[in-house]
Parts: sequence; C-alpha cells; structure tokens
Amino acid sequence: MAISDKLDKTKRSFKEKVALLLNKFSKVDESYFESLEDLLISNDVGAKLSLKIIDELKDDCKINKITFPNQITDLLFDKLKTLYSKQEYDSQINLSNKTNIILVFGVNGVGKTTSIAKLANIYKNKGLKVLLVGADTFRMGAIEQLDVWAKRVNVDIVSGHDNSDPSSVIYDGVSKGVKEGYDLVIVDTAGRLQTKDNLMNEANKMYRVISKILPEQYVESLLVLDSTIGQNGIYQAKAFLDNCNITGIILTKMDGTSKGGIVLGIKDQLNIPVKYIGVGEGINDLMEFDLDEYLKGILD
Ligand SMILES: Nc1nc2c(ncn2[C@@H]2O[C@H](COP(=O)(O)OP(=O)(O)O)[C@@H](O)[C@H]2O)c(=O)[nH]1
Ligand SMILES: [Mg+2]
Repeated sequence: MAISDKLDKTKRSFKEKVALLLNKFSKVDESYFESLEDLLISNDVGAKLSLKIIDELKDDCKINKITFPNQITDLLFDKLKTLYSKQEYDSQINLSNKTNIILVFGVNGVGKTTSIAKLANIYKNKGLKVLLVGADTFRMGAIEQLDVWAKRVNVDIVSGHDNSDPSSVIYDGVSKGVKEGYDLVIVDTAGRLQTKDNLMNEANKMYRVISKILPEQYVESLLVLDSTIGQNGIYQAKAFLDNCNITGIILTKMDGTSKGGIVLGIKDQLNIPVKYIGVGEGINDLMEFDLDEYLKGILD
C-alpha cells in the first residue's frame, strides 16, 4: 500500500485548507500571507520555518509579479520540496555490521514496543536473524508486552526482570547477539519521563556496555515520537537529543493525525531524519519513510 493511502487525514486536511484559501482570497496580499502562515503553523510545520517559507514566497511573488493565489500554490509546493530535497536526508537504517544494534528511546505511550515488534517483523521477513532485548525494566508489564510480540513475530528475546539494571540486560542481550550470530539486536528501553541527569547517566551506561562488547561500532539510536502530540513532540525530543546519540526518528500514529506537517518541523528544528512512520496498530503498519513520496502524498 502506498504511504499516501494511510495518510488520508493529513492529505485531505492540507489540500482542503489550501483550496479554501484559494476560494477566500481573490488576490495575493498581506492577509492572504497571514492566513497561509497560520495554515502552515496549524499543520505543525513550525513557526520559524513557516515564517521563512512565507518570507521567501513574498519575495518570489514580487520578482515574478504574482497576484493570484492559485499561482502561489505551485510555488509553495515547489518550495517545500526543495527545502526537503533528498540529498541531505538519509532515511536508511545502518545494517553494515555483523551484529547490528538498534536502541529505541522515547517516553511512555509513544509506541516504542509496538514499533520494535513491527521492525522485528520487517527485518525477519527480509531474512535477518533478529533478537529483541527487553530492557524497559521500570514499567510493570513492559517486558511481558515485548515477550508477547516476540512470540507473535517469532523472534528470540532476552529480557530482564522488573527493576533489574537495564544496562546489564543490554549486556546480556548484545553478548548473546554476537555469540550466536544474530544480524540485528533491537533494544526496548525505559520510557519514564526522566530527569536530564538520569537520562544522560542511563544512556551513557548503555553505550558503554555496548562498546565493551563491540568497540567503536555504530549504534543506531532511534527516538520514537507520537505525531499526534505535534509541536510538543519536538520539545520532548530535545531532551533525548541532548543526552543520547539519536540517529533517526520513528514517527508513530501518523494514521491518527491531520497534522502531517510535523515531518517538516522535525527536519527543520531537529535535523534528524525520520526513518520510519507508524500508520496503525497492526504488525504491518510501519513504513520506511520516503520523503519524496510523502511530500507528493500531501502536496500533489
Ligand atoms: N494508531 C496507532 N497506534 C499506535 C501506533 N504505534 C503504537 N500505537 C499504539 O500506542 C499505544 C502505546 O504503544 P506502546 O508500544 O505500548 O508504547 P510504549 O509505551 O512507547 O512502548 C498502543 O495502544 C499501540 O497500539 C501507530 O502507528 N498508530
Ligand atoms: Mg513499551
């Protein structure tokens, strides 16, 4: 299924709103630009980026002597596309190592465990030997939840018991991964809204433990963000970016939001690539993120 089919809400919302603007304004003037800026911001494109886009559009309109809103729509779409052109956007998961490690971070409820199950399923189906590590030892029931998914997807799992030290669970998991020739080890971490110090200490410990077994190896560190909380997700992300070596984002619940502009806001404010998007609660509802296809989906 095409990504765009799953993103109906965002698509409809954005296009309909642009169309409404066209009907409301007969010429391009200050109030048209204000409405257009509001539209971008209300779609979670982010205030700073929205302003930048509007400023550039104003200049373009002057240069090209554009006076009708319908002439601006194409310009706007072109601008969004160039701003997010593919060159600087690497959405691939790095799988170049013998035993590849993915750490998954994010606050409770964003969809970490579900996304891990979906990832395991994707890579298992590609023929990789996948091991899950349940290191969310703080939240009651978190380990069991991952266990249920491991059985359903039919992959192996190493997990700690409640309140055991997450880093020691990770040590066990990564050791097993290396010893028994797993291609991919995916680690579920605790999602308490941690104090910065806590988060930093724990993350440091996790990276240290991994580097004891796999010195200097690239560790894919994915931050899971819930797209339905919009701009707040970006604030939430900053704590993790400051303390973990985040290499990519999984943006979940894209099926439930009409504010798909958050993808653009993330690129602009965090400059971390979105690698996967979650588009439902089912095991197959995770898609590799393709920026071009996504922009086409919401703009064309
Ligand atoms: N609609 C929708 N629900 C999702 C998606 N990803 C996760 N969920 C739901 O979000 C809730 C929390 O997910 P969970 O994986 O337990 O979050 P965690 O606390 O971060 O591990 C569950 O009810 C999931 O089914 C998604 O892409 N779309
Ligand atoms: Mg969880």
